[in-house]
Amino acid sequence: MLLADQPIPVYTNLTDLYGSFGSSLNHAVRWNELTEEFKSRFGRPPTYIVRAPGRVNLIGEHIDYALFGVLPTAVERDILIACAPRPGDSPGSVVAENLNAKYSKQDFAPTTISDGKAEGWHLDIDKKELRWESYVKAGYYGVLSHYFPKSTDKPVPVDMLVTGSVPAGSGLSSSAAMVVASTLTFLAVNNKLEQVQGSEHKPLSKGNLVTMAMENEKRVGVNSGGMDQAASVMSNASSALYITFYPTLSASPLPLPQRALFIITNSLVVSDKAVTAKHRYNLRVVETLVGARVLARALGIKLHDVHGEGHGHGHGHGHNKTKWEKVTYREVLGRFVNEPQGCGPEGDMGPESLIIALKGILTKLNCLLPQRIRGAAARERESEELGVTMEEMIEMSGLSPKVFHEVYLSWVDVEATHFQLYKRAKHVFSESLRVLQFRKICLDAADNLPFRSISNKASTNNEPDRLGQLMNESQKSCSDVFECSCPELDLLTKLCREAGAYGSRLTGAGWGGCAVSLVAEDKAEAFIQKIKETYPPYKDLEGPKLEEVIFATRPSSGACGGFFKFWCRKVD
Ligand code: NG1
Repeated sequence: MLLADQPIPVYTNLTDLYGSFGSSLNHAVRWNELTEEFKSRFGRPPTYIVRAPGRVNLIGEHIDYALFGVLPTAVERDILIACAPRPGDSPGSVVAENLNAKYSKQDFAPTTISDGKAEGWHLDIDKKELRWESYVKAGYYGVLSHYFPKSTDKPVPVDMLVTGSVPAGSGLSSSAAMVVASTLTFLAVNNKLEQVQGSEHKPLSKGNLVTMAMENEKRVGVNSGGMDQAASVMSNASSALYITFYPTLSASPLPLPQRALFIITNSLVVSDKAVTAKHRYNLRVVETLVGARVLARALGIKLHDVHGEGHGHGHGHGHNKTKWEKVTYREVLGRFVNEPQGCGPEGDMGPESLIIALKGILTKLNCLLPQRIRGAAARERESEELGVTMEEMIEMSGLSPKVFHEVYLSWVDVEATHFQLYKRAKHVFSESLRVLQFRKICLDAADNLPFRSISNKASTNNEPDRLGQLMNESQKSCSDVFECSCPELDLLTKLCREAGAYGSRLTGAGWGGCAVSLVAEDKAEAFIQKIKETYPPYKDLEGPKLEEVIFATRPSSGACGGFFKFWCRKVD
């Protein structure tokens, strides 16, 4: 069965969940503490505990929203939410508490609003300031709108208690883990983990949960791709995931190198994605989307704009309004090479053809440079010169200013004087190529069998070196071309390489957060010691404080529910 079609697992013991008795013991204390605390705060045991892990992206940064494949794996660090329906309270109301005292208790209920035609749910979500409960509400929103379409359908009142071990703002996707966990909580307490279709009960699939969590996270104000939610939901405990988004969401396990570890190091620069979205994350989303339209036009590629009456400038009315396609780079690439549908395992042209197509399109990007410097050697130019102004960008898109704003700016807040269409495209296509090369190295080395079961295969062809080199190239591209690194991450990844890593790169959105390094298993300890000595912010850290910021990670299983009554035992 395809990963996306599998049901959300519901475990009745921690050994099944964590894959081994040993790892489950490490986690049992936390699950029990959460349960005991829930009982003492709410006076009864939780009915469910849901879990959603954070993730580390091994390679493939800022390309998911261009619909190119990425290579993350879920990490052991996770969000746990204990929950139970609250008897007798008003429908849909929520009491949300957090074990971390810095996140204050929240008490809220959805209200209904009407736009004259239909009634919808409303929850106050503050997009200006990052608040922990926004992620809880974002998850709730999707469940309300999908499963309680009429305000006459009443969701149950809920008590919930949250605990998390994914550091916030660190590029390990604590936000997606929170939204996935919250979505799952409200589904579970409202008995929606199964859908009734005719006379059949069908379990909710992992793909359904990913789609919902992606929609839900947009409520917090970030127009994210789907990598984090997919990794948090679909990972398994023995491999990374190759996630593709085109033509539809699909994921397949990827065996990882033997005798090499991925080590996470936190730069300790907090990257607050929601608050800085205007000139960072969301700006990159707009730059890549507009670039795709400009490139398509320059390459003579047909856009699927659907013209209504009064077409041309989008002045149509009602259902006759022109619909402008928000084409992505992946779609442009497919049309560029007349991609046949449905031939590869992911329903696309397949990885070999994709590699050739990417190499081809990388030579066609000059049309994204400003007219004034086209033909000149772009490499030596300053960023500003390579960027285009808003006026230039609108002209290159071939749309009227009004339509341009409607299509590309009305749904998102961005701030910039220059838009770097050329540089962003260069990163997107070259990074997508690196993902496919990384994947091929892993697959070839594993001979399509689980890597870890093959003796010594990984070291025979220098795979870790080749993987490391791709990671280093990715870091360089993120730093110089996509401009999503920061001085601390540049320094940290350099120090990681000097400390013996095969390769090191930022992971996640960047501008702070964590780096991920590929390190030989037998060098891990020396590596950690070296980084502690050389990365200035780590100098005074010892013991658990040091383990908080630098740690090896194993792939972990994805989001799940746990039935309280079966597994909960006191662990001494
Ligand atoms: P982080 O900030 O690490 O959660 C973000 C996006 C991803 C992806 C990466 C960059 C969200 C929730 N996640 O990850 O989809 O675009 O940046 O590769 O916005």
